[in-house]
Amino acid sequence: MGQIQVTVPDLGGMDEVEVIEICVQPGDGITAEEALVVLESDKATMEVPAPMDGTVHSLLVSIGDKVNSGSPIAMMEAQGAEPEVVSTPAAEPVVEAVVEAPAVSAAPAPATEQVIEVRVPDLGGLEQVEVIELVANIGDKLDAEESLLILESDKASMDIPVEKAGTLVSMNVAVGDKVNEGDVVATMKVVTPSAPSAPAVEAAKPASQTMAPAPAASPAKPAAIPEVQSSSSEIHAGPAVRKTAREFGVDLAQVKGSGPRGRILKEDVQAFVKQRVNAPAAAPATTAIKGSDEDFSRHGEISELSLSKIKQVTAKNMVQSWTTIPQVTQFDEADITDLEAYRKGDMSSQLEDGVKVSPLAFILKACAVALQKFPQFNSSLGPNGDTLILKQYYNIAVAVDTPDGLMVPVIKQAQSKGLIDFAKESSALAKKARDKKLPMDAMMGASFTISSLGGIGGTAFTPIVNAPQVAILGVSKAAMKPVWNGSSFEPRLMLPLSVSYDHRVIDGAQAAQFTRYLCQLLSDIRHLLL
Ligand code: CAO
Repeated sequence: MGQIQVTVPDLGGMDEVEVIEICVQPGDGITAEEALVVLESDKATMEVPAPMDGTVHSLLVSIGDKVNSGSPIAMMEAQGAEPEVVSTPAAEPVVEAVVEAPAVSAAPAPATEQVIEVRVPDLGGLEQVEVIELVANIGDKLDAEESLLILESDKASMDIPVEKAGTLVSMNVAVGDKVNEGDVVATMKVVTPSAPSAPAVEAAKPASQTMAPAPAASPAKPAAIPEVQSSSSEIHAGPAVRKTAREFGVDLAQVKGSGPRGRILKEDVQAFVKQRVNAPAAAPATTAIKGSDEDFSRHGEISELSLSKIKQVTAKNMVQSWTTIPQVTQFDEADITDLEAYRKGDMSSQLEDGVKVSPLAFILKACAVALQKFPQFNSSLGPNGDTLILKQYYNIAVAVDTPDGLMVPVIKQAQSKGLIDFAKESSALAKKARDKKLPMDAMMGASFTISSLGGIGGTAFTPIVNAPQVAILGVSKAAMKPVWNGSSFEPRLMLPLSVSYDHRVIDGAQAAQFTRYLCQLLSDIRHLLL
């Protein structure tokens, strides 16, 4: 058994690439393709794998060393084979072996390794299609049909899979490159079981196959080391760790690395997954603040705004509600012709100066009455989801649009308030919200919410239930409509209502009854004035 020197493979023109991780210790047994060290440039991270099964004799580099193509990495004792000895200045004979060419020795190999090119398939006539994502990294072991990269034209995006299983040797394109059918986008090392002399693409380089693209790859496009996606370029993790993260759907940006210089190790990804599994409730909140990784400036000029704290909190709450509540929206229309005649006529003439009553006051009153008749709309699910907490208080939140975002002050004990109280209180709370003078407790304790866009316009919308509440009323703009009265069409002022509800708590029939009842109350305000 002799020793072999493992050297850095062809780095595709990169110089002085840093060793950022040593994966083995002298004396370690190692199998072919297992990583010896990890190198990282400003554009890519790559593992240097062992060329064959054996034992690590000594390491010739340390973390932080800068290496080039051909730099010695480690001495290994190969297992089983009688490798050919090549002359080196070293005192004891060593075998020169290049990482990607384990077949360099005279030892008979049971299988032949070939480096093959991966080309862009038929694109159905599309040309200059953009690479928008590199799914695999150099060193990744891919199964046949596993995704390599994703292309996107203005018409479609398509996954480019590899045809054969193997190890990704080079990625010849970067995100943003444009490719055509037949272009070589990557090279892979594949194992061919029974073709010892099958012509490899890289046959012209017998002893030192490269990690860079084959010379014939694309004359117009020089060999390119893959640029990792912008989202992960700041992340220190080896290809194997990135692959594990992809398999678990983990965003490495959220994983804290415990390796040297904050490098993310496989165990860190595993610990992250474990923690996620044990704390499922935390997941939606994280999702809320995650936007797009895409570099939109590639498509045109952009500008960036900081989101207000209110908008960020709203985003989290919305995601929490949207992802945890199975919700449905029930639509109906209330005939408010008489209501509006009263509001603008008799009522307005009796109001004290400075008091303005909008349709919202009537809607608040109608909700206070309807919630008492349909108590499940004023409830919350208990902690284990097996009880319903019915509230004997009717605290109605009103969504207010402010320059900083949506604020939701609460009108408390609505069951004991009248139209004028609602008018005064809702306009005072809306003013405070817009002046940023709302105290915290003015936004707490709501048991139901109204979101009125009626002053703006629109025919209908689907409001999102505000957890832990179970229902929300959306109000759109009233409009004159021809309504059939049994013998003729009459012009009536119709107010569109939409009630979104938690379907775990409220059945569709109950939602239809509740919404209908609201419509009846608003259509005949004598019920409200009682
Ligand atoms: N149909 C027709 N007209 C309506 C109406 C309706 N449903 N609701 C209000 N109006 C009229 C009002 O009568 C008023 O008319 P006048 O100026 O002629 O009196 C005008 O529209 C403006 O009303 P307003 O919006 O100022 O007052 P309001 O009491 O109806 O609403 C408030 C108060 C705080 C709810 C509202 O100002 C607001 O902020 N709405 C936005 C809420 C929101 O963003 N919801 C979305 C949440 S989910 O993303």
